[in-house]
Amino acid sequence: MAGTRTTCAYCGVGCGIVATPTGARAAEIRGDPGHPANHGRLCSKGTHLGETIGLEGRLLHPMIGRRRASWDKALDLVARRFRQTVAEHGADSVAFYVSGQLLTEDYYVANKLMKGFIGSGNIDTNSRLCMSSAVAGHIRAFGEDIVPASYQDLDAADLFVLVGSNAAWCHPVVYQRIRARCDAGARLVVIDPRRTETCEGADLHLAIRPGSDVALMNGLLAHCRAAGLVDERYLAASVAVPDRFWDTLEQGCDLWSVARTCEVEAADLRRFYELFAQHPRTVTLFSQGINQSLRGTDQVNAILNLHLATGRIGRRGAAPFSITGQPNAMGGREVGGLASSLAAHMDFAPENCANVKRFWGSPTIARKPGLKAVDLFRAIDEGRIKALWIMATNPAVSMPDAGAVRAALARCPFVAISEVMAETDCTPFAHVRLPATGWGEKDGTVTNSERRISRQRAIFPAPGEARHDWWIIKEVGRRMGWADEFAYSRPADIFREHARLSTYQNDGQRLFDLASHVAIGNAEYEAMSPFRWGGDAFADGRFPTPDGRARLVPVSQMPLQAPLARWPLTLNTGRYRDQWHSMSRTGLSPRLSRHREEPLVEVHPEDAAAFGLTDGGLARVSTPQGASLFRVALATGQRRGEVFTPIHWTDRQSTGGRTGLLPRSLVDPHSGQPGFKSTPAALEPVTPDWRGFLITAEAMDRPACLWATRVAVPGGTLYELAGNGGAQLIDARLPRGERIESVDRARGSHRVAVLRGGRLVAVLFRTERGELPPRDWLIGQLGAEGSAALLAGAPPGRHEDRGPIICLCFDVGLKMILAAVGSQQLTTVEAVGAALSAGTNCGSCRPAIRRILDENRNAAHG
Ligand SMILES: Nc1nc2c(c(=O)[nH]1)N[C@H]1C(S)=C(S)[C@@H](COP(=O)(O)OP(=O)(O)OC[C@H]3O[C@@H](n4cnc5c(=O)[nH]c(N)nc54)[C@H](O)[C@@H]3O)O[C@H]1N2
Ligand SMILES: Nc1nc2c(c(=O)[nH]1)N[C@H]1C(S)=C(S)[C@@H](COP(=O)(O)OP(=O)(O)OC[C@H]3O[C@@H](n4cnc5c(=O)[nH]c(N)nc54)[C@H](O)[C@@H]3O)O[C@H]1N2
Ligand code: SF4
Ligand SMILES: [Mo]
Repeated sequence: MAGTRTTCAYCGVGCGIVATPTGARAAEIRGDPGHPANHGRLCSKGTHLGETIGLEGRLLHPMIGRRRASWDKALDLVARRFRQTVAEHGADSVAFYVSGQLLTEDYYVANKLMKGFIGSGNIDTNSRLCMSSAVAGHIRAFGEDIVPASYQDLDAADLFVLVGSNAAWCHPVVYQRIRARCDAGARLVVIDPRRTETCEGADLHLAIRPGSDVALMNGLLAHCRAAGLVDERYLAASVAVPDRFWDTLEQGCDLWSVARTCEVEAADLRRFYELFAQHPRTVTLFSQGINQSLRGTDQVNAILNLHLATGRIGRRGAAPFSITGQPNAMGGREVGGLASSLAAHMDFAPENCANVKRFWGSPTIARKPGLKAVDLFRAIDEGRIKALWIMATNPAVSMPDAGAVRAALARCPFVAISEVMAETDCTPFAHVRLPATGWGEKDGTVTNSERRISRQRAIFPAPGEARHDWWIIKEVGRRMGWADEFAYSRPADIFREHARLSTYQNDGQRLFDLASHVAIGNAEYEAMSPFRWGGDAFADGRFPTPDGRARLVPVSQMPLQAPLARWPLTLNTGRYRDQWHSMSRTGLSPRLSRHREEPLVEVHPEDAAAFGLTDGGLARVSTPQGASLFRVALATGQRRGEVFTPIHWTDRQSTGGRTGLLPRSLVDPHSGQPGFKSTPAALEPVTPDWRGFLITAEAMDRPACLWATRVAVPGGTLYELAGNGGAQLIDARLPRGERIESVDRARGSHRVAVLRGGRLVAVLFRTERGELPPRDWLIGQLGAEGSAALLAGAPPGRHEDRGPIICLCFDVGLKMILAAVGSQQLTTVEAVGAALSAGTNCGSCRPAIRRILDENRNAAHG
């Protein structure tokens, strides 16, 4: 196949892509049929990557403050400030905060510079917020951070248990692989307090009380013991069982107690136990519903205990499977980018420190773990850390209690940021900004959930003065005085060194070992095919612990607290299908923006009634840390007492929807991972004087009013608006041109269209008591010849309203699907696909179509 083989920019599924440039900054994106992670499939985000590779919003030159600077000046400044700070206050007075969105080569150089040359453990990563409980759980059970599963296990499993994972949205290609196996008879159980699209068509959904996962898993394990399902031979050969493990386990683990703790029906729980008993080939996939908890590590070990005790590990089709979030979350763990590990899966044991120091030929070495993310920002706030370098992450949005993180950043004497975008929520705090190359320009490797290393390759030259992250870091290392140790000329140089370190003094005690790649030549590196390290780990029943045995770790359910009167609700936070984190890339795509145009607070209808909220209205979510506005969406899939908000919206996108301000910065005691999924919260309605929207073909500052959320639309930007007074200010900021206006005093409505050369550049519709038209038709008029007829908001004559778009690939709306379902009596997702093509390309919308069919069927019967 012509084109460049590379890997998707987004999630840890790690799909292979074939990208063919079709212009200076345009490319055709297709799934790579030869890549074992996806066999040619891509989800909606991967499919629409091509819409996000323009240069809009990019940082293209180094900046010192608000001034453009040369690379020499910017790099010298960073090197000098770090060197001076270390000289005056010691190595622990500086820190790097990095990201699972760096390539392995970037990550390796950053870790080496901090731990081996600056000599501090203070490099932590956003993986702390993401995978660190899984890492800690793996190390406790297996002795090393090893994910004991592969995607081939998905093709062989008979039962899938998805715990705290919305895979239909967050790991869609893995989810489709699971569904394909279910079509062949496998069973699917989903454990999530919310009814997500992942639950559509599942055999069982257990909407457990948040935070009760340990009770559930321990209950199942106790049941397995009573039912004779514990694999005594496997335990005898391969697992160390602590004294009294079973005695402590069995307290309060009878079916009824567990059902009560988890707040699920005993009959559903029994069904789960039966499914588990009947299907030894079980894969349990878990993600942030497990990791992002104040007991995340214990929750991970509860799952690992279950698999170890029943011998469902190390065999094809049977494994616990921690699926990774970011494209290179796993690569970061391999290089040792977490403050809690040294390098190459080694901890800070004195012999490891000595070995790594010798290997690097470094003047010093970190001898103890550095500060974990939450503590790191606290240390900045307290003035203990005085120079910080942030790379490829946006802590002003994504850290818990992000308002406090902003205050800390504002106080930090020196902040350098390596970024691809010019303006992020961190920009105001940066003393120096270093322009990095982004996806499509970068070159190196990433490791996916199943330990498969794949190449990311460039399809475009670096734009402007952007440079690769590894180059930026090694230039600073060089300027700090270590020219020879940071003399890399290409990613292959770094990869070879990384592979060599993995084998250094490694007599098989560390499974992470890239021995096959220590001598890889530059040409081979260029041509490298995806490969998995560690193979079928644990197939021989041996584990990387001193005695070769895995460990059962006694864990118990923490008591669950009743809500407080002042904070009667629990806030759960997470992701939307078509947005990626702080939207710096996905926010550029008009298609991806259609799935959810605004940040919603999803509320159970009875809670909404109790708090006086209306569907489609606005509400303020507050917590002890902060408050933000959201659009209300009634959701029967939400448990009572709990609300859900998305993590994606930032100051760039919106005045509201600022989820990052809300969670508290409490963390799991073992991993230091924040408990993002449950924050005590309160909710109140907010009724603005007016509502409206603005569609503009020209860039303009986000309107300053109570509610202004921005999304990309074809040919421009759409802002949804609401406010109390102040509308004149927005009006005055509209692009210049010929104005056509209409006013309806009875309804308090005002409509403006701005034309230039007879063509539409902007419309602003606003009303106090009236209706607002659908936005689609007006968006389609941007750039077209316009007249006063625009102010009707709809075309003359009958306008086909497709309804909200369900299938992005073929532009199929809800109303089209309902019409076809009604007239052609369609009952399956396949039939809808045959009739309308919906769901037949990337397939990300198939769970949504399944839900529409179910709801339609229920409506017909109800
Ligand atoms: N579309 C999209 N995909 C992504 C990303 C993205 O931004 N957008 N980000 C990527 C990254 S970095 C990550 S880490 C992954 C995250 O992938 P996921 O972990 O699947 O996503 P989340 O939405 O964070 O949360 C998963 C689910 O945990 C549930 N949950 C909350 N509390 C509990 C609990 O106490 N117990 C249980 N069992 N479940 C609970 C939530 O209701 C939620 O549905 O997604 C990756 N993929
Ligand atoms: N409330 C709540 N908060 C959460 C979570 C949650 O579920 N709930 N989830 C947490 C999780 S799991 C994660 S992973 C984090 C994610 O949170 P962040 O890491 O803050 O998310 P991103 O928006 O992806 O930030 C990446 C930044 O790096 C830039 N960038 C992209 N590619 C490159 C590159 O190659 N080089 C450089 N130098 N820069 C680049 C992008 O422009 C962007 O600004 O959020 C965490 N925060
Ligand atoms: S599942 Fe989607 S976002 Fe994740 S790697 Fe594959 S195409 Fe990219
Ligand atoms: Mo993540």
